[in-house]
Amino acid sequence: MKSDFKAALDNCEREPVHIPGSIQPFAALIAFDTENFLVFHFTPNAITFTNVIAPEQSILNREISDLFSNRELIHAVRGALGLPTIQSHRERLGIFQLNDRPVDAAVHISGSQIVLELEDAPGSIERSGTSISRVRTMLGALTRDQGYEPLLETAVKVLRHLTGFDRVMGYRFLNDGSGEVSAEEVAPGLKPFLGLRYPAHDIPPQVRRIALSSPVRVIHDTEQAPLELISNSETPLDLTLCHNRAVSPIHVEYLRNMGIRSTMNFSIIVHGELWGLFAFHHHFPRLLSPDYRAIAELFSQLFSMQLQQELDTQALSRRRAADAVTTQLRHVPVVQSVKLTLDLLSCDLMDVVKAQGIAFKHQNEIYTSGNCPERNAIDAISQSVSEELLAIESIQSVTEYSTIDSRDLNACGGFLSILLDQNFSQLIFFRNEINHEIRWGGMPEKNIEYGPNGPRLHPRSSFDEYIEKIAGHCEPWTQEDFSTITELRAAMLELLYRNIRHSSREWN
Ligand code: BLA
Repeated sequence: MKSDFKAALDNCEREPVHIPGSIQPFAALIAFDTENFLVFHFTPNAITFTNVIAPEQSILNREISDLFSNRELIHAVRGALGLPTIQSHRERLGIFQLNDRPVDAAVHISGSQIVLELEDAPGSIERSGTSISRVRTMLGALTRDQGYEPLLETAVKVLRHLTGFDRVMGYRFLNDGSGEVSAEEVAPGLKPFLGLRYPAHDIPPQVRRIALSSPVRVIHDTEQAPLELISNSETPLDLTLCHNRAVSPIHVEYLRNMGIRSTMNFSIIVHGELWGLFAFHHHFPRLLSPDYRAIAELFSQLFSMQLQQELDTQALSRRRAADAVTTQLRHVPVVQSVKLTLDLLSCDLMDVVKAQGIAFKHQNEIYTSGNCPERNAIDAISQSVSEELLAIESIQSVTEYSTIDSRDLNACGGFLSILLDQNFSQLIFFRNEINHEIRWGGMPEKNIEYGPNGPRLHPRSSFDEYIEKIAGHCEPWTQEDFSTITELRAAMLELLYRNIRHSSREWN
């Protein structure tokens, strides 16, 4: 039977975040059908932007060009509909005078509807070209060729300078879905969050998917009531791309528990995946103007590209090192013994796989180099493996290895094993145990309430730091490690067939 915690997590993942049926009142929404431009959905605050006098009069079913005297706006909407990206991207149309107010308009298509967002835009800088030069200056501050950390650190500095938010974080997702505050710029006097880890379920999968297609999330004020959509359609309007999409009540609860009134998130996307977020906190309501949001959005997009380049460069240099070892393996002379071969190459092999020990098993012989467990432990490990590739982060946590005396592990935390052929020639890389602490942003509580829809997980009530001590684990194995190993495997196999088979007597 499913545990209540699992059921509560499932409910969390089912939360229909994209169709809240309401908006945040800082902007208005009018949605009309693509065929006849007749209004199907609107929010009451949209009336003040139209030429409809009586506020209570419904604008449902009215044609959009009857509602706005400003022809430029209607032209701009029609023009935007020709854009190839209009189904998947929110297009900012510019600033229009509506009822003598400068109004920022943005449009996109959602299902069969054209969604128009309207927002007051006093003092807009858009026309002066300042936005572009701002972004250029911000990008100029980014350093190159030093890994992602300095890039993130500079980015949060320039973003806080731009926005004036109390806290700007570079939040990086880890392999298990949890996330870490990897860089932070925070107002003096506030507790730093730098280095804190947050569990995966704080940001459920559907929310991550939205962050991929809609890279800007604005939450103006957690204390402000949402405005409901007035609709003449049964089909709920998907608000994924709207900047003013109302906030899920569960997340409002989360932010309130954190003491936050306003937040923004800008997605950091690398190779089409959500790598992280720029996360902003403010302790009072704070709304960035559409211009400034556009600056921060463009900066985040260009930042993502620069980060991708940086990560690619790192991966490339690792691949080059693996290639060099592969070449060495391919040039091992036929007469060379296994021991000599591995003596020569083990340092390089361990280097590219970031391991501290290596064991090679062929028939009943085991050859080791670097820091490996005792022979009996290696035997137990090697006999248990039937997968072509197996990565274990903590030998001590696997029940199958409970018979191994932990002293025999010689402080090896985990291993990565590859089977080379059907005779079970096997290469095992060992990584040393690292004792470390995870500093969680709050004690992981299972705060479950039972309602009509079953168990429901609520955000934890305290975000005070909680330290988890991790022992008996090694540095996690990554996708890159697997790629490196797979590449090496081919060369090792070649060597094995070319060499070892014919000279197995020359083991020593
Ligand atoms: C949304 N939760 C989010 C988002 C963030 C976080 C950043 C918005 C993501 C985006 O839209 O771009 C989490 N915010 C954080 C974290 C920090 C921060 C980790 O500032 C660290 C400093 N949340 C829970 C639980 C559930 C949950 C238990 O804690 C589910 C039961 C759900 N989180 C949840 C939902 C949203 C969310 C539903 C979407 C809110 C919305 O966009 O309407």
